Amino acid sequence: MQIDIVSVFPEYFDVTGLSLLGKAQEKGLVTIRAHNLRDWTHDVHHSVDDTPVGGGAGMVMKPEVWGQCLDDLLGMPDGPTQQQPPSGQTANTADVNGQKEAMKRSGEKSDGTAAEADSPADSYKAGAAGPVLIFPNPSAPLFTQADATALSRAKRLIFGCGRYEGYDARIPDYYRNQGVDVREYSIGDYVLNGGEVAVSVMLEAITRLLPGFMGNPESIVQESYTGDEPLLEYRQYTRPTTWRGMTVPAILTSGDHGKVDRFRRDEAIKRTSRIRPDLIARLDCPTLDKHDRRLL
Ligand code: 6GU
Repeated sequence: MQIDIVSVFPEYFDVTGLSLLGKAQEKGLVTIRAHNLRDWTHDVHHSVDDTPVGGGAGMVMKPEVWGQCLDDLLGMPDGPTQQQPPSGQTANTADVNGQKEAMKRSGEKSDGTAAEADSPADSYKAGAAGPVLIFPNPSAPLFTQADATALSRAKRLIFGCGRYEGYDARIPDYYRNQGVDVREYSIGDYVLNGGEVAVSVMLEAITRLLPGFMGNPESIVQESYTGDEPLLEYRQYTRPTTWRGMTVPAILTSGDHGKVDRFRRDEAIKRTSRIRPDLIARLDCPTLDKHDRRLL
């Protein structure tokens, strides 16, 4: 997988060379390149933002600079560099394209002006294999584990980090109209100063799902939010079984695996019901049996 990140603070992503993600890059599972948006400016001040049309506080990122940058990275035919997309960008998108829901959720139509763009270049027709362009945006749909799973199957991701009060809304609209798979995501209901931290979160959630990333692939299978039952995980204990007068639940030391499994599932359901009732509400009903339901 190739990942390009565009930011006015590309140094934020120096840390991607550390830890498991650094190892994954050494192993050749993923290549991460962070670009400075200001490299695509032409004015002496290297300005990337301007005041909002219609007034209001703060600054909005200008479309021209982003346009030049993204045309370059995407190798768009009518972009300034006239590059063709690298051949490695074309495979596998069965599942990425299966994520049409996320696109629909985030694919708000603008006032119609942007919809009049020229017909898309062949390689960027809607649904065609190709890079996925992702913009962090606190006003977008929530990024979920299902999104991370789908995006982990893409060959190429391009993240565009907004700063200030955001980016000109025509930027994602333009590339969508060109047939590019464009997503906008929020990572939670709180406000960050810019997209860099949000991109770091999405990057980690996506790349750890790459085949070969984890030393022990089993650790991905039994996790909160994974699979068709997004339950919170049961609480874990290790030795000693008594610590500062606190003893681990006796069932866990019974050696009865059936009982242990049942106990853990009960724990998971009770905890989810109490802490995240919204997840229970989204659970596929048939996966909860009578016993499970008594715990809710
Ligand atoms: Cl994606 N961006 C910013 N600036 N703030 C956020 C966010 C994104 N998600 C939650 N808060």
